[in-house]
Amino acid sequence: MSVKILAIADLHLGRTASVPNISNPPSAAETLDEIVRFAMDNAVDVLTLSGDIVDNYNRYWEAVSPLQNAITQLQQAGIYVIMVAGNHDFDVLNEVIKNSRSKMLFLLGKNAKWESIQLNINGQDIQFVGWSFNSRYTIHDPLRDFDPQQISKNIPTVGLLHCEADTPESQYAPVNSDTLSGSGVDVWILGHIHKASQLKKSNPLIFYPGSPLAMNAGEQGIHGASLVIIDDSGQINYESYPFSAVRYENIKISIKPELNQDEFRSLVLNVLEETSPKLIDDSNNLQFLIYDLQLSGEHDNPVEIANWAQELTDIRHRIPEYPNTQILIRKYEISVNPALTALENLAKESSPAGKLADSIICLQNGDENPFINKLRQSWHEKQNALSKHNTFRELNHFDTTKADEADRYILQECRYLLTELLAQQENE
Ligand SMILES: [Mn+2]
Repeated sequence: MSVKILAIADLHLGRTASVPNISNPPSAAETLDEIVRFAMDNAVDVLTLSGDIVDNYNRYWEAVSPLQNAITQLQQAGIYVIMVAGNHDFDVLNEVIKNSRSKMLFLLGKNAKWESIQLNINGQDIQFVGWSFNSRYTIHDPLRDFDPQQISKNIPTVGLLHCEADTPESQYAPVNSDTLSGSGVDVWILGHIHKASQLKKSNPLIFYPGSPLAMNAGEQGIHGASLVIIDDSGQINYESYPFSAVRYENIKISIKPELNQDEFRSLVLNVLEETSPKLIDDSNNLQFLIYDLQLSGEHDNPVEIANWAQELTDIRHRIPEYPNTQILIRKYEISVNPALTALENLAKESSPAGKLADSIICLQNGDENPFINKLRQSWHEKQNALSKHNTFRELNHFDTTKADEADRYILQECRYLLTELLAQQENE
């Protein structure tokens, strides 16, 4: 026999994912339903929650009933629930669960005191040890108070802790992964960091399962839970189960000089349809795939690209094979440069735009003209003055000897100015 543990952290009940222009975005409460269903479908023995289960005290009423419902359902299915509090729910978690009389529910480590329990599951002894936040911040390393005597040797031990590992200056229970390693615990399931990561593969296994629901564009990639299986010889395995309803990603599209608006639209659509299937396949149950788009490359008229791009945030695309997932673009960035042929035509003009176009061509070819030479000289003078200025002297990071540094800067500014200039002419 073996013991199956479903590991979750940072659920943040009360919050919803950020999805542009959607009145009813996926919520942490819905994710909790998903977790309960998964635990029952997969005959899990224990659900562990490594803190920040509830978003904060204000969310009491949004959190209390979903959490109590989940606990009741899990108890009826014979599944233990074992949790510790984090910096967001140090004061509220106890309130939320205090009316529960379940013998299968444990909040470990109240009042920032380590606490352990021993259970017999499927005929196998197993112990859990945990520590809970008792204030918003703690600069104290909880492992300093950890007494290895409180856990029995020869019984597999699972540790639950909300903490920031290997960040000594953290205000959220800074711990050292070496200290976790030497604690005598066999698996550390950590909370606080929303991105899933493994700190140590074995002896002990130390990992952050990450948050089960990606909440904003800062939380890119796969989000979900982890399933830890401890067999009767004490062997430990774990696997990630992505089930976030939302996934945030970056995407890049490169523009070619002669593209027209129809071609631009089908290019965007093609890239979305090529990129998305793998991302959707990797995440079970995905409802929203949300991209931050970067447009690069060259175009005869970058101003047109900027106009065409405005409709990108209206995209609500579904691929026929993946009807449950809506694909959308949250925002876009344009770094499309004027194409060479366009520049060469412009460079024939004596206008300011022509002068800029000629300078861009020269800089791209490593040539020079009087205008560029003047700019280079002025750049070096100003950099020199800055580096000697009292305010900045301490920084000491200006290297005024680098010629290509100046050229790169001047090229970037020329491109920017030209694009602006052309946009103004277009509007006149
Ligand atoms: Mn936290």
